[in-house]
Amino acid sequence: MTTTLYGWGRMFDLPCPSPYVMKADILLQLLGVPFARATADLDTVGKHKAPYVIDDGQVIEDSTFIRWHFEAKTGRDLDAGLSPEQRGAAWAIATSLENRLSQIMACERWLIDANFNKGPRQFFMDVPETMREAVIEQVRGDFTRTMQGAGFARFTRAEQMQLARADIAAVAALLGSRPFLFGDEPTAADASAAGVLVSCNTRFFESELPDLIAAHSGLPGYLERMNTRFFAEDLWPPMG
Ligand SMILES: N[C@@H](CCC(=O)N[C@@H](CS)C(=O)NCC(=O)O)C(=O)O
Repeated sequence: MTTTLYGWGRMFDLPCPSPYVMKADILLQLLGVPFARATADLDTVGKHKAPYVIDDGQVIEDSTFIRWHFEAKTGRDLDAGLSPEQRGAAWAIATSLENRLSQIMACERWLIDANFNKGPRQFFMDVPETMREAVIEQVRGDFTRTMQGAGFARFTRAEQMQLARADIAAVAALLGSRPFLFGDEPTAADASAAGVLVSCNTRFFESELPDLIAAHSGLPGYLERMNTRFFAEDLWPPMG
């Protein structure tokens, strides 16, 4: 009986470079599931994305499906105790952060040359040197086209930050002065929020995002609380 979460370990002054891997890690910890962590091999799974889990031989892809799989398996509801209105707010804030703020954060890392060179370029260091630049050009080009297709890369950087400011203000307003989004204990939405906001909050990159977070008095303490609770030590195998 083994459960392994596949993702990536510490990079960019972060517990891991992916907000969704952080989210899945927090969800499994919240559910009390004993699990191991291992470096992802995207070529081995159908959706070619991390996080994924192999649970007794069964592959579960996508952080939300990982949540549902283990909620069903453990018989636990991570939003137990929330009212229907809070459940709606929890889903809305999680999906907005995962599907918009996270994409803006990714544009900061992948589309700004200086950030790309010190950041995502490091993902390709295992590619043989003779083909490395071609692979990087291909993957970065694919990312750019995807972001243009989805519309994010059509915004100016100033417009992206305007949208990010509103997303961050929304989560700060929802948090208020509570320790976690819906009270004294974290729920599933905290896993999503922390995954995305911690990813935005690194000073490793040149970005306005950490300043937008710092503008809200409750957020830095919240992220510190989530970090201390879920990523106090380096839990992932070192990268590279
Ligand atoms: N909806 C997915 C998103 C996962 C995702 O986008 N993972 C990225 C890393 S942050 C990935 O694996 N990207 C590799 C690729 O697209 O080739 C989830 O919640 O798990």
